[in-house]
Amino acid sequence: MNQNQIHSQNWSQESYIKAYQFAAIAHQDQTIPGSELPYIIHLSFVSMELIAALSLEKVTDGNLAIQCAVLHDTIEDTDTNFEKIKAEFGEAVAKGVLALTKDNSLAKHLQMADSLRRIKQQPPEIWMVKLADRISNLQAPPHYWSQEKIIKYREEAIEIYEALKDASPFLAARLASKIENYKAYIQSDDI
Ligand SMILES: [Mn+2]
Repeated sequence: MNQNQIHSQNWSQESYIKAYQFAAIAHQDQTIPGSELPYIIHLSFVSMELIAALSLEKVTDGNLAIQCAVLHDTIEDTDTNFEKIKAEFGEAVAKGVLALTKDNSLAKHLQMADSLRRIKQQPPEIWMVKLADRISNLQAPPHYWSQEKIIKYREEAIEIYEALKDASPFLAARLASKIENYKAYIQSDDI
């Protein structure tokens, strides 16, 4: 046994499958912005980042991490609500997903700080989902994004990194590298 296998898996494939089937139905007919690809690809990427982290870093509740990764956009982007997730997956998962949901009643420029504040009141598993979400979202931006929006998105990623990096050295390092590489999408006289 090497140092990368010092703990056993503490999440189950069944928990993942149950959440994935729920999310696939909830996000049915949605696509990745700027593409024709089904939205659940994003959920696969986010949960893949979590699974990679969980193979190296011990967390208390692996199923909480995995299920919140798969379900993290359901309240924000689908008809699903807190009560429905609570009934299917329990209160901890529902609270995690709710913390990962932007409050649209707030002005747009206040939403990220508010969400990060609520995520920080949750267990580290939820912090990890937000890190993984932004890692996955720092791929090539949609073609219709302005330079201003791209710069703002990168600054927001730095804000997420600074707020949540302590939850996972592995995901924090992944995000730091994505933030660095994202400079390629910004015209050099803008930074
Ligand atoms: Mn997301």
